[in-house]
Amino acid sequence: MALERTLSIIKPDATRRNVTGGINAVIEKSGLRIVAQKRIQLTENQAKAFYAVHAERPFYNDLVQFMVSGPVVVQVLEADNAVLKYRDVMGATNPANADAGTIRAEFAESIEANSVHGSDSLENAAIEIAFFFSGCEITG
Ligand code: IDP
Ligand code: MG
Repeated sequence: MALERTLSIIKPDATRRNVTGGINAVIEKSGLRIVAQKRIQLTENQAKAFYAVHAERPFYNDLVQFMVSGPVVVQVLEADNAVLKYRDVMGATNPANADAGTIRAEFAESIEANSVHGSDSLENAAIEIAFFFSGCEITG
């Protein structure tokens, strides 16, 4: 297994409820290391660009408005097999379908306000990490 990095976002529903520490505890307990982290307010253009892959989906505009409705915490997570590992730790997109013990089962409010984002492939992880972080902002 290869050491990988993936991009995580703790979404505005979670920062609003002050549960970023609880989510980080689940992340760290799973063995993923938080090797970069910052709390930021996304602009509408940044949110649109980040989710451009979903531009044709019916929920796109609502998703963009949700993502700018409050601060987010963007993170780089590192572990063996980090991309798939974090998808497992996050749980299903719709929290109603998320396995017990996953972040979304424990913290998400709805299919939209589902507390966390995680990259869906190693290729997208590299693109998404570069969207938010420069090399010197990421440590081991
Ligand atoms: P993922 O976050 O599990 O990878 P995606 O299909 O990539 O799920 O969707 C991106 C984000 O768009 C989701 O995390 C969620 O916030 C939102 N979203 C996905 N499907 C729906 C929907 O059917 N209604 C409203 N929002 C949705
Ligand atoms: Mg996705």
